[in-house]
Amino acid sequence: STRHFAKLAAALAGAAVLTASLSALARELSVSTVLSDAFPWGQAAEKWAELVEERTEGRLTLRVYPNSQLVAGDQTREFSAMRSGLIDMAVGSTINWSPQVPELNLFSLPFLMPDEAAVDAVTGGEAGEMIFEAIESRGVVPLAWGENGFRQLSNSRGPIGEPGDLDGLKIRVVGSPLFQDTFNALGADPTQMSWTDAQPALTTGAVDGQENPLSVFDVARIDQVGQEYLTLWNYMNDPLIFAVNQRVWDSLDEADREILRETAVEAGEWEIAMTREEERARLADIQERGVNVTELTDDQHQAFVDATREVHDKWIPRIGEEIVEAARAAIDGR
Ligand code: X2X
Repeated sequence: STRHFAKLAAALAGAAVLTASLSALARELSVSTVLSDAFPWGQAAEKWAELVEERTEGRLTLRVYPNSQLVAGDQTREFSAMRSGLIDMAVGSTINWSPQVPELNLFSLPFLMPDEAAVDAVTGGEAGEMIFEAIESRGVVPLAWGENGFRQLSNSRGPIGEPGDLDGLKIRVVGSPLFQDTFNALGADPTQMSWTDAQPALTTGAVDGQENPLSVFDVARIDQVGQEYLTLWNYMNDPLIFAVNQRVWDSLDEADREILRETAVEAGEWEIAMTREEERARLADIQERGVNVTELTDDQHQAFVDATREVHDKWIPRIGEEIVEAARAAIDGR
């Protein structure tokens, strides 16, 4: 009957409204990472997702997509994809975003950061704010810092204790031009490739070496693809940044923005502490697996600093004198 039909239609319409409002309540946002939750980096993103789910009582769900899968493995396109809205959010490396945000090359200046306290002084101070402004001016909202770690050099050929030892070695570097300059300055033969391509290249011996933090070397078992020599040279620290696409950010109400920010800060602090705490045990494990570890004397360290000075001369104008000065002041005052 007509009355029956009207009732049914009303019920269906009600159900549709309910479904629509429920899905509006439970909003899913994508989070891109390069490394999975086998690594501290991926765990940082999972921690963020956990805290957000909890504190928004399920209103926001962060779904983490590791292995640069949202950019088909090309980690240097992550920032552009987040800016355009193809990706909602990311926990990303300053290295991978530096092609679009030149200021981020600050962290890759060889031997700028002597220790962890220096990193904290930079990220937590005026230089860090300037870096966040540079990101924001390019359409992405940065929320908090994490850490991939100090990057160390490994290779399959022999111990490296001075720049001359790198002569002619084929080194896989990330897809950021500054790294090409650093390894050219050291007399090596750098070749840019994504992390996805790096592992097969190491396995086949297409490259002789690579550089990554101890956590990456350890978890990815880089020694098992013939990288038996490791030099601890702390030549740069690779921070991570938690960030959100600008339009996604604008679409959230004040309370959810606050939750996203505070949980990013918490997840970042948690991940930085864990990464640093684990370094010593990771190094012991790596040595136990038979890797030959070289630590530099002060003179050896200085030889690397001198050999890479030209990289500073070339890149400081691109980063911005003001940011570099603010970073130096923070480091000196730490
Ligand atoms: O590609 C790398 O070496 C990695 C995983 O460390 C980064 O994404 C910067």
